[in-house]
Amino acid sequence: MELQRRGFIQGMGALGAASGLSFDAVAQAAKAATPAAKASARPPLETRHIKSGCAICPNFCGIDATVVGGVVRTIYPDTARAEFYNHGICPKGASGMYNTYDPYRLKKPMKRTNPKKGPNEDPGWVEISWEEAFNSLTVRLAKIRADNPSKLVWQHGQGKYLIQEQFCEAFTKAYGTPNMVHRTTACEAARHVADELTWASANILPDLKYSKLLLNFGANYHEGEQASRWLDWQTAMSREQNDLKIVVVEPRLSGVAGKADEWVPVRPGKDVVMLLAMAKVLIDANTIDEPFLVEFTNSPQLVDAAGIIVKDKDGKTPLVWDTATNSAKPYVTGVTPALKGGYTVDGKPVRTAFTVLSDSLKDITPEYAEEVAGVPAATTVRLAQLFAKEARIGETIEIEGQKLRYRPAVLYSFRGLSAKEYGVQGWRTGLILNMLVGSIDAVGGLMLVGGAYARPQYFDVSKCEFPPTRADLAQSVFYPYSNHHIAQTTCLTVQDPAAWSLPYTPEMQIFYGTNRPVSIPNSWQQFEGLTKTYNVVIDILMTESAWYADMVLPDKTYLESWHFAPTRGTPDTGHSAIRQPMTNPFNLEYDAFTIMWELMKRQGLRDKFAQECNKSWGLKDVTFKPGRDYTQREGVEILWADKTKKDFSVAIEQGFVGSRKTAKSKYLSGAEDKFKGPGKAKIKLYADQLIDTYYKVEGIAKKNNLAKIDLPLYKIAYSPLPNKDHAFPTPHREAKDYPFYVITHKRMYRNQSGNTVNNVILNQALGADAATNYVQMNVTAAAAAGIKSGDTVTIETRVGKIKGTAQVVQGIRPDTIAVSYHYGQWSPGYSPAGRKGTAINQVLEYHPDLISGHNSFNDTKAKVYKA
Ligand SMILES: Nc1nc2c(c(=O)[nH]1)N[C@H]1C(S)=C(S)[C@@H](COP(=O)(O)OP(=O)(O)OC[C@H]3O[C@@H](n4cnc5c(=O)[nH]c(N)nc54)[C@H](O)[C@@H]3O)O[C@H]1N2
Ligand SMILES: Nc1nc2c(c(=O)[nH]1)N[C@H]1C(S)=C(S)[C@@H](COP(=O)(O)OP(=O)(O)OC[C@H]3O[C@@H](n4cnc5c(=O)[nH]c(N)nc54)[C@H](O)[C@@H]3O)O[C@H]1N2
Ligand code: SF4
Ligand SMILES: [Mo]
Repeated sequence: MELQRRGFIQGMGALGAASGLSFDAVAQAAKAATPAAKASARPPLETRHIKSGCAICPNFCGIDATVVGGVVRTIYPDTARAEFYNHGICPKGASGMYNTYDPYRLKKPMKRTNPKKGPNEDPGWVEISWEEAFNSLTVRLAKIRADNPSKLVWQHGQGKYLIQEQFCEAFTKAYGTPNMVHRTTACEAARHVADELTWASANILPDLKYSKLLLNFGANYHEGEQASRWLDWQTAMSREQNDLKIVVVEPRLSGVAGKADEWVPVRPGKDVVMLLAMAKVLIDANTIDEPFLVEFTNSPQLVDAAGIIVKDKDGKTPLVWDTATNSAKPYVTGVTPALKGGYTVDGKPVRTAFTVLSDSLKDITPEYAEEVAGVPAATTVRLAQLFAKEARIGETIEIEGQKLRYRPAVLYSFRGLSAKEYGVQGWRTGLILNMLVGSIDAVGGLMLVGGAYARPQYFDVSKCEFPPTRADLAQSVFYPYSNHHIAQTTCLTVQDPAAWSLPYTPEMQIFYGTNRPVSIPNSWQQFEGLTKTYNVVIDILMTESAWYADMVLPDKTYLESWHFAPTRGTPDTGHSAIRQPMTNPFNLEYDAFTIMWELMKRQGLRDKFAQECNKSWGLKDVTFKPGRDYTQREGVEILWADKTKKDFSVAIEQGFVGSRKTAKSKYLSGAEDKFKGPGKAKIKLYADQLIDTYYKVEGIAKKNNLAKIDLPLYKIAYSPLPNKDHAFPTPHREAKDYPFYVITHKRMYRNQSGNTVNNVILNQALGADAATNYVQMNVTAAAAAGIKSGDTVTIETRVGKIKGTAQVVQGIRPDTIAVSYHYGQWSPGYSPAGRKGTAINQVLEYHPDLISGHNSFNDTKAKVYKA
């Protein structure tokens, strides 16, 4: 085996990553890695079956790999995991070994010798030893730390899911920088923040086992999504067993829409208005769950003319209108709050929050929604009525002896409603619909799988930090509820720190498992940020970010290393899992954990790092001890022991341990426990903390003359209730001469912007459809522009122009074009086959959500013409 492995490495060349190897080289490499057929005299190669986890995308599926003579030959789903999460795996996971056996992998540390950075600048890579890499980084890190540790920024994306964020947090804490930046604002941060503003926790899933109706506003679980390997199976099962109906509302006939009972092609970004019109239909017909709204939410709380919730004498406790005594009181036992109405308190007019909502919907008729969102008024009315009917308002069901609220209708979304300039408001609208029928945490409804009220501070006014301490401006006055870091802002603040009153200039950035500028709208503006700092990239490929690096460090893949793995739960189950190494074709020595460990140790921070690891992981029984080193495996053993209390042999043999929820823990420990009844009814139908925060932002901005804060825009964003303004993001208002809405989406064949680019199975073996992406246009729009499938077209936006190949289809609105993510990458370090297609982020406009900092991906407008 050793011999074969050496032959494999020679086939690659140490600098294969940047050497432009062809498909032939891949075939040769595969041959070299194949057990020699003629060596029949040798004993048969050892075959092992290894249970592990896929880490190509954030679905974290359980896998069962067959390894013959040290070479991974097949990857199948782990059948034991089906009960707890995935029944199948996707083509990326099944061909995952091709990401590992990739001649273009980074194999040795490299340093840049050409200080100029740009897509057309040859970095002048020089291979260096790990010793030289660690030494030079140690000197640089020590110097920055002595000056101001905040000048180091750590950025991760997929990396968070590899070694896990807790280690990254411990690294930055031990070093002393506040700047650890994850990618969530490129991903689904706005949906999380909407959840957090509403019930002070995040994460939801539909209770599909019992649902009768799924209204899906852009959760793309046959192509993307983060719980897709459960959603795809469970939706199919529930259709068969439970008569589940699926209606997909989105501008494009996605994989999910194609399999649904009904597809409603809404105009991009205008869903908010359609949803508000549905809310109006429900409220006008009084098909709402009044007891739920009164007992669980802040709907009955009294709101004054300025939009502020009226408080008791203590200045804190909200008042409701008690119908028993006809007076304003806190909601305590004995008080019967009115859901609706206008009253007078201390001589001033007030209305319940619910009435503020219903009054605000006066003009949001289904006909108005038709005009704005392009969905027939009759469809909006019918869907609202269907939602109310299937929700079975008032019914209960008994499960395991518990009598439970039964609301088997659920409105769900992933990035479809949230990857937008008004993303928080977009998903807040969806939440309000679910609240109106009482679907929250009910049987068949929207499950708060992330718990309820775990972080009460999300209900508070934001601290609106000024001046900002973090280079990404998270939690600062600029983005007050950016609770999940801001992926894209560091690349902007480094270009002009004073503009944001950032009191220092970042000097060094470490990018771990993220190809940041490629994943963000207006990519070239992001790349500019990379020219301002000393950059270290820890990756498996020579990505575009690596092309702008000063030093590149190769990492092991998920098939080569130990990890305590994040997992996806379902409404019914949870589990803990590991990933374990099964091959190491390039004999790589280090992975991200051991790189961190070495850097900490050489700076004399090892024990501090160990202590911070114990804190970030919340380790209690089994901990990292000072005064010694840990291998990656030893680190995983500690986490496994502390979190599962099981022997490590269980991890190695089974890869995971699972748990199942009881009806009580599933339905009675969330909203029922935290929000039901007097003193507790706090789910925020009316997000009053936003209005209070707006006034705080206004005060700080005026006092400090902050040019970066455009107050009228903040006022629109910080409305306590979603409204029609949230259907008009900046490009819709301003780019009048650009007729097409541009949307983007995931595709099954690729993950994000890096590690699947070179996978020959996905890229080449699957054929033309998977090999590139297209500019999808509707037949009528294409005919009007004289465009046919296969034509090269130009997409022109206010940011720039880019070319693509037209694909003329019926499954998209005539006023919309769709271009998938993942393609059109340009790094010379990828295989030529990996570089086809259109990188739409290069021309998308940049308008982050002012609440959460989330990027807008589906708001840009464009002209499209034959190139
Ligand atoms: N237009 C458009 N843009 C989008 C999206 C979209 O749908 N449309 N989606 C958005 C979403 S949801 C997200 S989450 C972001 C993602 O944005 P990022 O988190 O920035 O994701 P990638 O850029 O793909 O970064 C993943 C990197 O990890 C590297 N990697 C993979 N495996 C390993 C490993 O084992 N070790 C190391 N060290 N590195 C590894 C890959 O090579 C790649 O460079 O993109 C966003 N951008
Ligand atoms: N194959 C693959 N799977 C992945 C990933 C990957 O890179 N590749 N990435 C993973 C990650 S990190 C994430 S966050 C998830 C994302 O998972 P999803 O959010 O489920 O997928 P996306 O394709 O990003 O976007 C969702 C859908 O929104 C639709 N959409 C666009 N604009 C609008 C609109 O205005 N209204 C409505 N209603 N819909 C709209 C798009 O057509 C798309 O189908 O996918 C995960 N799974
Ligand atoms: S869905 Fe994601 S985690 Fe699951 S097999 Fe596919 S790439 Fe791997
Ligand atoms: Mo994401």
